[in-house]
Amino acid sequence: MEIIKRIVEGLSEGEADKTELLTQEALRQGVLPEIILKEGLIAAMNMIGERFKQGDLFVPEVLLAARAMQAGMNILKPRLIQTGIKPLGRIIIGTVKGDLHDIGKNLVAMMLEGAGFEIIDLGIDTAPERFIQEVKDKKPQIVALSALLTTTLPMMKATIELLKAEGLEGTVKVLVGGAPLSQRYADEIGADGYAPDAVSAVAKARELLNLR
Ligand code: B1M
Repeated sequence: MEIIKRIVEGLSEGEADKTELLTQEALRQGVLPEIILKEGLIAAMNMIGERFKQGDLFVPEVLLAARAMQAGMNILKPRLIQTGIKPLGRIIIGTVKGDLHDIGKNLVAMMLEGAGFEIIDLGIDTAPERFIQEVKDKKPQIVALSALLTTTLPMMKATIELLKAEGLEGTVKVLVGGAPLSQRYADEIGADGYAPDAVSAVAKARELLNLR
């Protein structure tokens, strides 16, 4: 599809305004928001990731692409989110301490919100103590942790251990995800659920709360 190709180009060039306009144009042409997200924005970001890995792109270019991705996601958000329904449950979400990656976390938050959950987003670089304080204050049914770096994965374990130490185990389910994770790692650190992507995060959250 020509418009999807142009979105991929716009994002790859780090052009936020262009990505935003093209995303609007794709919606106007009747392309489904899920297709724009998957085949446009996410596909382009994956290409950026590959080039970053190969040393073909550097942090400033990746940041520009991330900004363009966010611009496109902001346009899609209202279309992916249902309104006027009673929340299925409250979820606190954040990227763990030391980790500044938030595109995947934002996408997961958006999909969960779209599925009818109330979302409290703590943002990036969230310390275990902050998660625990928010769990005490806001009493969510799920706390959702995102990490993109192998070096920050241990912060998930630290958060789960602090939850236990504070006697909160059993009052809230812990959902974890992020590119370097696996089901095995999630089991090892005692998480209640793991999801490899934003779509399965919704399914997993529903499963954790026994919503069918
Ligand atoms: Co960074 N970075 N980065 N980066 N970055 C990665 C993650 C990396 C894989 C690149 C690479 O080397 N190939 C690598 C990590 C290697 C590792 O540890 N395994 C890496 C590195 C090394 C770094 C720095 C250390 C680089 C440096 O400074 N030398 C540095 C660390 C900064 C820090 O966090 N302290 C760094 C910095 C950055 C930027 C700031 C430039 C930027 C982030 C901007 C932002 O997020 N606002 C950035 C980016 C953009 C990337 C890549 C290119 C793209 C990540 C992304 O947004 N993907 C990434 C390479 C890659 O992933 N291919 C890379 C798109 C997004 C939709 O996917 O985030 O995977 P993802 O989310 C998915 C799933 O993982 C899952 O669902 C999402 C949607 O389907 N998911 C969950 C995520 N959270 C979930 C939670 C859930 C469930 C599912 O439940 C709670």
